[in-house]
Amino acid sequence: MTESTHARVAEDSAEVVIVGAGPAGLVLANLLLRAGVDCVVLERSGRDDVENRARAGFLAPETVRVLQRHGLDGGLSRRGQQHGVCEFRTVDGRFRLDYERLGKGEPHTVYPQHELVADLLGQYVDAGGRVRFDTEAVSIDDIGGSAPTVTVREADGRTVRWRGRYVAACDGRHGAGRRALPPGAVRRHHRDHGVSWLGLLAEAPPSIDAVGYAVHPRGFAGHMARSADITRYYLQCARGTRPESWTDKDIWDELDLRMRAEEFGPLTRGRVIQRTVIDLESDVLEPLRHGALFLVGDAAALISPSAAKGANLAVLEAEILALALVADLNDGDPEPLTHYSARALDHIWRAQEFSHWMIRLLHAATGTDDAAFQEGLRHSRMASLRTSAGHQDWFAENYVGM
Ligand code: RFL
Repeated sequence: MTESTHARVAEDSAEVVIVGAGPAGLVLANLLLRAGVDCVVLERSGRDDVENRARAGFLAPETVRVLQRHGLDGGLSRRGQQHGVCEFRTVDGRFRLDYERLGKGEPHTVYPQHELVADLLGQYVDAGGRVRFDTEAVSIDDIGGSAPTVTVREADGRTVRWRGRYVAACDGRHGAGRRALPPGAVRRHHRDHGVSWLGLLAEAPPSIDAVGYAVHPRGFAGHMARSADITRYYLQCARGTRPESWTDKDIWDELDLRMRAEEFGPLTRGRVIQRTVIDLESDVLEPLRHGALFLVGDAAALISPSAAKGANLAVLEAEILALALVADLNDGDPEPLTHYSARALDHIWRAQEFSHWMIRLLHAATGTDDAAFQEGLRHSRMASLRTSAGHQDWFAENYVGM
């Protein structure tokens, strides 16, 4: 780099530089700020966008406890709804699991992710936290040393180099954190489940007082409440489907069919306000620390939305990392940081295992030589879930557990 280039790059610093203002980055930022650790959040999008990105909605009890422990549960305590029943619809009829009352079951709290993000952001900013919107991390360097840097491009095109003691990559699977890993430093375990979903948000009240999972010869369909007048639906679709190729009428007709509305009651229709195609993929990076760089949330592991674990893992990992960073920076105890990766990975693999089990329960095996055999196993798995109290207890524990 020439001297004149150096002259144009502004420098700034924070002890912990956090990239990404999703649930992971914002829980981490709030916890660090409260402990008096100097930090900054660098976010590619604008505040409006961050606060309105509808995604997850089911918070596990452990996630709620983490947020309660740190006084970050104001909004969800006031507006979140308790939810403890799911309903499976299959060719053999339907059955309900009152998972809140089974085994070690507890209820979920239904609270839209973007509202949680808005709450976390509000609390952080009100407490004096530093955040830069419209600021994209383009590279993270010197992670092997004690002064890593994050180079960002701001909205006006200005380049700024942030220097910190640590960098937390909370910027998802396509972020700068993953790109900064030197080749060979981290293993990536990846699985493409070969299944795609059309993820939908409808301006319509929930149609069932339960999470609905429909297994149908034409493919999976799902129903999840979000609020009194917004419902998330999923429709399994062919790989490569263009979301706009489905009209609202196509969507509702197909949902009616797969959810067996004729047999079990009509779905309440409304305008479809979001359509996204999601290829069900999972990956885990191992380890989650490389020198001064830590991977958190979707940057650490991508989990398919089949069991609603992604946002929950992000919150849990952020708490583990925050406590470890505070121990290091405030108390001079680096030990907990050395355990961050292993502790987070324990949770991640547990969640991956259950998510994978759900994917195999909800979708027919395709493209394999033994598809008919797999289908027999799937049928038997569903029958066991319908009839075995032990299996139902196991399901309840894993469905809400983190
Ligand atoms: P996020 O929320 O993606 O936030 C990352 C942030 O980083 C920013 N960013 C950058 N900023 C600066 N520089 C860069 N180079 C950057 N690159 C990216 C982004 O703008 C963004 O603001 O990651 P985080 O914090 O790790 O949180 C993960 C969760 O968002 C995710 O796992 C869940 O949404 C997954 N998920 C669900 N999880 C659940 O626990 N329960 C659910 O019910 C649930 N439903 C879902 C979901 C994900 C879905 N999609 C989008 C696949 C439903 C859907 C449709």
